[in-house]
Amino acid sequence: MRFLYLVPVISSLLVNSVSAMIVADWNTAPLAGNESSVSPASAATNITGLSLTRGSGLAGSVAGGSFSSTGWDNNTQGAGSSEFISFGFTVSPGFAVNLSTVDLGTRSSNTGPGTMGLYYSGNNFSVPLASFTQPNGVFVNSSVDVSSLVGLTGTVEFRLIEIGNTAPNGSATANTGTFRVTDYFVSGVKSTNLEITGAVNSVAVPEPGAVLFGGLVCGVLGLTVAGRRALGCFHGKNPNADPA
Ligand SMILES: [Ca+2]
Ligand SMILES: [Ca+2]
Repeated sequence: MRFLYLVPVISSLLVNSVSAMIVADWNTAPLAGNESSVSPASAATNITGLSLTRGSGLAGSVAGGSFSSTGWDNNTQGAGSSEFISFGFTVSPGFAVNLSTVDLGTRSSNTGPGTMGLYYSGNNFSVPLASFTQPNGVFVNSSVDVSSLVGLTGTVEFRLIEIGNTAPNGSATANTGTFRVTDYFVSGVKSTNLEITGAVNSVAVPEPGAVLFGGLVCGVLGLTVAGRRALGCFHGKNPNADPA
């Protein structure tokens, strides 16, 4: 009977970390293409979205329904490149984010970037999380699995940077070539805004009373190690150590 009384308590403890939601998103549908920056359309509670912007090595170009840029001619790779599209978010203190996907559309002209990489600040833009081959004038829609990025705090920035410096036509990427970022389409129909999805979780240090309560829940139930880890029973301990 004691177990039955505790079931609702367990449910309420687990509920805030289940399904993926929009962490931050940007609507490119109404854009002319050459805006200098685009404010987020929305952001999750305890998240502040960063504006969609471009690096100093790029210039805006008109291409309706997208955020479009020219100037991709430089060959500097990764973090050193000034040719990038930037977006991201800042997590409020006391919270952490587990990411799920980055959903976006991309398109290059025949002399724009032939290969693009999705980079992020957590490894200082050194290794791409994903790469996109860009054929001439074709919209590429990608839902990138970023579920390996967990426990993110502070400011998290993503950048789209050219990998190499070769255009879809096989020549060096030209200054006049364009690259567009758009909303995410499925079978030609807009599915979502350009978006980052995941879950925002509280990581606040519990009050002494809450620690005692949590200890009771963890102790009374005789949960498995995985279950106790999910409930935060190992606060302040190495979660990989044998729970004592
Ligand atoms: Ca440039
Ligand atoms: Ca380039």
